[in-house]
Amino acid sequence: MDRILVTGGAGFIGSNFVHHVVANTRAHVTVLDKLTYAATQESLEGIPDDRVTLVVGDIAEPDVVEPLVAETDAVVHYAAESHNDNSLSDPGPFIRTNVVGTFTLLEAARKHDKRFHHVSTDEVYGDLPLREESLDDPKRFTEDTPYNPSSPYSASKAGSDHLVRAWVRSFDVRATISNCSNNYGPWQHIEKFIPRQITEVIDGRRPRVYGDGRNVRDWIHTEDHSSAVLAILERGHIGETYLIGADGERNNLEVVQAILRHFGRSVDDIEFVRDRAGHDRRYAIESGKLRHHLDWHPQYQDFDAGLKATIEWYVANEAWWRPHKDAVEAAYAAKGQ
Ligand code: NAD
Ligand code: TDX
Repeated sequence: MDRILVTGGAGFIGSNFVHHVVANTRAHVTVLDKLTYAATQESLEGIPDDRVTLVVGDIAEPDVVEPLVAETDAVVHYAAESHNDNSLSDPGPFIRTNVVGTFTLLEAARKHDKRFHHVSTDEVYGDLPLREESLDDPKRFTEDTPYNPSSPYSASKAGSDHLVRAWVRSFDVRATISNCSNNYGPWQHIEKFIPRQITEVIDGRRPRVYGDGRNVRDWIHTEDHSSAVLAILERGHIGETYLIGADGERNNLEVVQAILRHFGRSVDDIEFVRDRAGHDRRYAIESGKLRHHLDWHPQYQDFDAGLKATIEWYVANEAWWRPHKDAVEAAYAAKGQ
């Protein structure tokens, strides 16, 4: 593959993937990104001009999408509205970008017979009971888990997954799908859990934890997500779905306590705030298919070390997130969170 089109390549995970492709292949990358509030364009700085081209545009616009898909070898589709809390306040943009945008890309991939990889989330499967509440059945998500999304965000991602499956079956589009667990690492928007709590503690405030804080997320470093997506793009079987995870289950209290400890604060220094509507209890990924079939293995399995490096990154890069902090907190405060 000489040319790869990465949608959402100026976002948190997409930009990491662009760096990964530039470092590990000889492909030229074209990024198609609308540069919404969530874009982190600075993260693409430093890549040689002859390796990456940024096109600012909307994936739901056929006139923008079609010529770009026509001139690429493969599409890797990250662009999305990605924050559950925003989807509860205003679902419209999630339907347009995640559903109509994916449809628009699929139609172009069909017309020009292009390889397509769709990046999705484990949230399409709904949630699992906590381990301590189901000791005899501590199951995890697999590729066979039935879809059961809870929020407008996860429903829109589930819809996009179904479109990809239908375009494979009905139109022979050469597509694969990956469903990954919660990512962490540099350049994640401070509306998200880990960066929000790091920056709250930097500002001398208490971390804001929804509900009882026992909700579990299965954390994976974004660099491991990128290596998995590249493995699927290069070696994945057309029509297959692969779950991506790195055995990183932690409850939200454990994560904020690790952040508080890092800054020398009391682990009890926590503000419990209004719970998220429909808040999924636990996510957990069984990623054996990806590991055994494609010989992929995560490199960042020490969550505590990865979290420490991420905290240090946010301390060192305050100039990037500081301009957005007051507006993010004002929006949360208006919702009692
Ligand atoms: P993000 O919100 O940080 O970035 C999304 C990017 O998409 C931004 O650069 C934004 O400008 C762009 N975008 C949004 N709407 C667009 C449109 N209509 N046209 C073109 N570009 C548009 O998101 P992220 O956390 O980096 O997530 C990237 C992808 O990975 C999403 O598809 C998400 O569902 C998936 N995913 C995320 C996680 C996670 O933990 N964050 C886990 C699993 C899967
Ligand atoms: O301030 C907060 N306090 C809190 O307790 C925030 C922002 C979140 N939370 C909780 C909610 C979740 O249990 O922390 C957990 C993680 O929250 P988010 O960072 O909003 O992530 P989540 O809703 O799990 O979704 C993320 O992972 C799957 C990404 O945002 C999605 O794009 C991805 O698909």
